[in-house]
Amino acid sequence: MSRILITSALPYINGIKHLGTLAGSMLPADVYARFQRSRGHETLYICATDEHGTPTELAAAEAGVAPADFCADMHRVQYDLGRRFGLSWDHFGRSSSPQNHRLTQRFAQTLWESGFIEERVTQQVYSLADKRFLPDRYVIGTCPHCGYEAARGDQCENCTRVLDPADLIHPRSAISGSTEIEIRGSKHLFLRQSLFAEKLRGWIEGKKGDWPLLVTSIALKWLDEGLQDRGITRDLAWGVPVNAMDWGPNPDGVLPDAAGLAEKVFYVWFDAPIEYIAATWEWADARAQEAGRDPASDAEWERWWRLPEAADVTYVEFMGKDNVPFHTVGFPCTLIGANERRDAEGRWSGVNNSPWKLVDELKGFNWLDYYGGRFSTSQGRGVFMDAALELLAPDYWRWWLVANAPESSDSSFVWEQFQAQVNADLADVLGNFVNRILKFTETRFEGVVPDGGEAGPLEQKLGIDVAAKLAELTGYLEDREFRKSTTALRQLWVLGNQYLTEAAPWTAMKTDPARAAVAVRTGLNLVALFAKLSEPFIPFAAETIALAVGEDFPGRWPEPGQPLEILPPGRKVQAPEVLFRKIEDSQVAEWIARFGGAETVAEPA
Ligand code: B3M
Ligand code: ZN
Repeated sequence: MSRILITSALPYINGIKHLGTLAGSMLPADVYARFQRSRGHETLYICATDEHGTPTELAAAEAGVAPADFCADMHRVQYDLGRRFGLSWDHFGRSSSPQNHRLTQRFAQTLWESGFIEERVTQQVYSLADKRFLPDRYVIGTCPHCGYEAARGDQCENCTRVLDPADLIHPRSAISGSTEIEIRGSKHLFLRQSLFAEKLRGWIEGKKGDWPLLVTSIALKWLDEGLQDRGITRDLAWGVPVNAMDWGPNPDGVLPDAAGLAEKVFYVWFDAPIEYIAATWEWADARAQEAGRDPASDAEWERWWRLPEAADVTYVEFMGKDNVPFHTVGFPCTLIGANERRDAEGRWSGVNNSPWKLVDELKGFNWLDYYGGRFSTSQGRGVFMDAALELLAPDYWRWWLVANAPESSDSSFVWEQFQAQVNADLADVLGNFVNRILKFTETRFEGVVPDGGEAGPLEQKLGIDVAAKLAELTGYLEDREFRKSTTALRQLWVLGNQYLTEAAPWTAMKTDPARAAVAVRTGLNLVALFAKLSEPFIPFAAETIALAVGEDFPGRWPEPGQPLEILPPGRKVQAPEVLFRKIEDSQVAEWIARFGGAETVAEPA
């Protein structure tokens, strides 16, 4: 048994997430976590809301509430939606937690004392009307590249170029609209990422062939473009305060000039990945509290994150492709740097000496589009998690989103295609199989797993086919090949239907009751098997199916070579209510009218 640590990219707090966010991080992470748990591995799936940065301050201002209140409410909303989708987080934390404040400050302190952080004065936009600096999205102006007049200080929405607020032509404040703006010097902390470039390159090169090509190519492209030192503080009120007062001297004997840093907070992309660790600490504290103990000891969460205790942990990250640079470059710099010291000759020690656990497997996803255009939170285009649950049970969404995961390229959500696929897979194949065999058991075998009869060639062939497909399914899940895993599972369900059609217990009943008993017993055992294998994908239906045949839920993933027959003859079984109702054309028409169809993407993404 090994231990598996799983994180999915932390959803921003600024609004309810659309299906694209679910498909490209939280849902595949959940499928993988459920799979690993059912195989008996000690598994920890950690997620949290990402609560800092200008988008949060702006969203709170728009809602007319303080950022702290906005975040507390929205955290509850996101937690609740995730649970209703069946996301089996072991902990869903908050990047604003006291644990993250402490860890973020501690990382920065260590980085400073190791010589990896520098103070630099940079030119920032200052608003005289608002009496404050305007970082990132607080400045709006004309894009110097394409002339778009409402470009934000961090990025131009029109040409997608990354910007610095000071680049904008005719800048104005996003708060007051005032153009009384000047450029002033402001002191900030910079993480000297450039020092890590060669080490990171070696590390990423070593992941080629193991990590998806998408991931290593994005990471190497960043390194090829030349790794820049990165400002890790901002002139904002909401965030983790820099709090540099107690820091010791850097290797050159210099103390930080804490005075100039007093009103600054860390940049959201500095503290957000640290929250993966801090949320593990939150998890340990919550467990200690449940057990009536004081806050957790450091050892309880460090065993997942610190070497050598975490040497048996495989750490797997899930995220969309836009997050890859921050996880292959930014966060590893923090982790590596926070442990390195110069040796007697002034050389830095190597990557592998880092006592913090680095990511082992990184699964990155392309985009899920809506009719070929981008889902958009700001423009409200596409289907969001709350609306999706108003329409259909979570398993419909889960199945389609995993079966169409944007793995090798972007994929697109189209209502008609969604309808066709879930009707075929869930209603016609799985639902029909479970219903057919259980209804027949009820009417002809008094709702009891029949005894007697002996397996024949049909059952032997079925056993071989099922074992082969099961091995395929297991392998795909181990490799985090989600689309392929749904194909293998669907083929298993199809095998069930084919078997029933060939064994035809309804015909055998008349001439050979023992044969009919074998067929029914075999069919019921397939139902039990399907409940176990379907759980990672469609946990709600899987539970109904397991209970229908009297099995524990969640069950244990079958070992290779394990016999198919597990249900004791004589056990009472019961057909469930309809598992999956088919989606009607009229529903699809209504939903297209409500959410928009092909015509919604006429404008450029
Ligand atoms: N909140 C961005 C995103 O949701 C960001 C991920 C943070 S992971 C540490 O795309
Ligand atoms: Zn532009």
